[in-house]
Formats: sequence, C-alpha cells, structure tokens
Amino acid sequence: MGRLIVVSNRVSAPTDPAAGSAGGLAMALSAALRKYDGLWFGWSGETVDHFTGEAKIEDRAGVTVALVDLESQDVDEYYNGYANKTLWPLFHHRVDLTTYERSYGEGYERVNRRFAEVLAPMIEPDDIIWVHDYHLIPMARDLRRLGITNRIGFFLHTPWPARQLLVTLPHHRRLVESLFAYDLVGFHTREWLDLFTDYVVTEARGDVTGENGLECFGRVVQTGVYPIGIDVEGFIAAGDSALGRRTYDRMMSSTAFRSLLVGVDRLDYSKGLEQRLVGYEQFLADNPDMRSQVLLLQVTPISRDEVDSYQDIRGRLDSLAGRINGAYAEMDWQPIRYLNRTYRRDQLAGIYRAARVGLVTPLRDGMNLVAKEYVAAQDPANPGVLILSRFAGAAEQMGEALLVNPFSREELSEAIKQALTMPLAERIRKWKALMQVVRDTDVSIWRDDFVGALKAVKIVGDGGAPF
Ligand code: GDG
Repeated sequence: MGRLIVVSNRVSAPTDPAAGSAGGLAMALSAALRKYDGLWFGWSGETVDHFTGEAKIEDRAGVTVALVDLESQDVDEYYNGYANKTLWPLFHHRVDLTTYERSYGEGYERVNRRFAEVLAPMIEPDDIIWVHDYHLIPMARDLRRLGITNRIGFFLHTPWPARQLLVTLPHHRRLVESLFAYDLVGFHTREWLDLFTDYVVTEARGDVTGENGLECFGRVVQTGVYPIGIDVEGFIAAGDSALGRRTYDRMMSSTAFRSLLVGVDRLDYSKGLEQRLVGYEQFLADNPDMRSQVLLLQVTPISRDEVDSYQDIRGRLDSLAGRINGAYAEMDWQPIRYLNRTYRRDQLAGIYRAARVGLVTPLRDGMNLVAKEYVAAQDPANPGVLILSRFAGAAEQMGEALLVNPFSREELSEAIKQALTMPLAERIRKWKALMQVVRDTDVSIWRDDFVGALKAVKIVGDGGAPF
C-alpha cells in the first residue's frame, strides 16, 4: 500500500493544530493528513536567489512535509501573478479584477514544471498523488511528461467559472486540456462540476462518457463532487477547551446582553465584506428599536496584501466600518467591532458559540468552511442562526440556513431581523438539520471519498496520447 502524496501551493501544516491558520485549504489538508501515512509537498513560503531543485523534508505535528523554496520572480509571476491576479478573480467571476499578463502565464508554467521535476524522483510505484487547487492545474501534465504513471487526482477548492467568462483567459483550452492528465478531477459542488462539463462539451467539443467521465483532447477523465467539511470532533473539542470556554465567557460579558453577530473571513473581495457591512447598516437604519441590542464582530485577517486589489478593498472596508460606527455609535456602544487579526482556533470556536447570528455572505465561494464551523460551535440547547449566501458552495447542502442574495442590502437586512427574532424551537430544528450536514461532510469523509474514488478509477488503455 503506497503513500498518499498531497501537493498544494503552500505547505501550511500548523505546528500547533489548536492554533490553526487563516485559510480553508490549510485547515482542511492538515486535518486530512494527520494520522495518515503521507507526504505533503509544496512551496515553503521562502524565496532563494537560485532555485535549488530540491525539497527539504520536515516533520510538522506528525505530518511529513517536503518544502521547496522559490525564486522571487516565481513568486511574483506564478503566485502573486497568475494564481492571485488571474485565476482567483476569474474563477470568482471578477473579470474586472483579472489581470491577463503573458509573463504571469509563463511563470505559472515554469513553477508547475519545477514542482513536477522536484517531486517526480520522490514518487514510488504504489504512491497516489493528490494535487490541490488552481495554482497547480498543469502539474499532472508535467509529471506525465516525466514518465509518472501513478494515479493522480486533482481537487479544485474554488468555484469553476462559467464558460462565458473562462474564455476571456488567453490559452484557456490549454489550461483545461492539462486537467485531462489527471485520473480524477473533483469539485465541491454539482454546480461547479456542471460548469466544467459545460466548457468541455460546448467549447472544447468533448463528450460525457460513462457515469462520471468526460472525453476530450483524446483522453478520458473521471469527475466527481466531493463537498469538503471540517474536522467536526476536533472543532467541538476546541470549543470545549479551557481557552474556548474562557473566550466564550469573555464575549458574553463584553456584549452585555446584546445579540452578537459574527463574521470570520480572510480579507478578500470574494467574501462580500463590503456588501455585508452595507446590509448591516441597512438593518440599523430599518430597525431603530433594535439598534442598541446588537453588535457585529467582524474578524478579518489580512490576506494577499501584495496584490493591489486586496489593498484597495482593505482601504474601502476601513472607511466603511469607520463611517457606520461614526453614524450610529453611542457613548457606550458601537455597532461594529472590525478586527484585522487572527485568533486561535479554540478562541474562534468560543466566539462563534457566543454569536446569535453567523454571517457568511460571500459573493462566490468554492465551499466556505466558516459556515460549517459556526454550526459545529453552537450550543444545542440554544443555537444561533446561520445566514448564508446562496452563492457559497455550502448553500448546495445547507439549505436550512437563511439563504440570502448578498448583493441585496434589503435582503441582508431582513435576514438579520429574521435571525434575531427566530423562536427557539425553529432555531433548534434548523440547527439539528445543519449539524447533520456538517457531520455528514466531515473532512475525513471528504478525504476518504476522494482517495477511494481515485484508487477505483479504471485506467483505460495506456492513458491516451502523450502530452
Ligand atoms: C478556500 C475556498 C473552501 C479565518 N480567520 C481565522 C481563521 N480562519 C479560518 C477559518 C476557516 C478558514 O480560515 C477559511 O476557510 P474558508 O473555507 O471560509 O475560505 P478560504 O480561505 O477562501 O478557503 C473555500 C476552502 O478553500 C476549503 O476548500 O471552503 O471556498 O475559497 O477554517 O476558521 N483561523 C484562525 N484564526 C483566524 O483569525 N485560527
């Protein structure tokens, strides 16, 4: 039985799992690999003057990691460039923020090739390889060119974009073709898979084959829907820890009987933060009698700060939060606590539990783990209400949340009021249904389903034409 080799852009296994880190992929993968005989391969986060072509092996809280250093030109073109200025905005339907720069595409290809060249000699015959996310779409093609015939799977953590937008990307066909070097390609939701299929069938003139297959570019790839989740027991334990409980008590006493609304998001334009604040402002305007009974805690760690569009939204959020507080605060109350910092995972669990309402309102999101964490942290006897964007992948499963259109401030305002006035019996009924979904999509199930399907893929012939 070979190893599971996980590959992602950054290897961000936290040295202390209870502390966690701000990023869905990092949390999911470290939870998925713990207690698994595996290897996690990717960028160390460090830069060097000259690429060494070697990986450093380390142990991080029981997970073996292989770390590659990149040159600063790689980081500019591949990571800050093609990944974060081209694919991320495009995949989140922000063509207005997408940069189409040839050098970025070249850097992207180069780093994928470099990753493949360093990893290939480390692969043993029975290993299976699981590549993650939009940074590394071409990597299997490069591994195949180096003669690797092992099973290789790919999972996309973001949405797949609509065909009409994807075709704005120069070389979009080449990018999609490289996905056909995998044996299995997985998405969070049926909707993202359907959009991928639509591109393959309509734009690339491919065919649907068998139950879950697509045939195109002279190859066949299996596809599937694998909704990611959280480490449910681990998260519940974090909330029950001494620090989790202390944080809960601290939040309860600092809110002084007001109802707490909570948002926890990386500072990213996909998360709908401006629209959320405007919706909350609308709620304050619509409900003067409820004003001083509520409080919004928005935890927003800075993210990708080297990218202009992230600096822009940061500035806009600072001024929006300041404006709303300036307009509505009173001497002993202010409507928003806006924090650009991270908390430990156990503290987050305590914060969620103290919140009567969880606000998860991205404009577009692959899944969204905060929605699941919020539910898992609730007190079963007195649970809070989840307000969830219909454009988060999580909405495909979590239909018992209050689903909203995050672009509409009126809808947000109404949903906040509905959540705050929801009777206990209804809150309990909804929470039970949502908690069942959270349990049914535990991160270990996601991992086992994907890895099981990858092992089960029937390899037809010699895998088709060489790349
Ligand atoms: C990508 C996709 C998909 C946030 N602030 C703090 C903190 N966090 C943690 C949260 C959560 C994670 O970061 C964020 O995960 P999300 O899923 O909400 O979002 P992305 O980072 O955009 O993740 C997303 C995910 O990948 C997995 O596939 O769901 O759609 O975009 O775990 O709790 N953690 C700590 N302190 C913070 O201040 N410790």
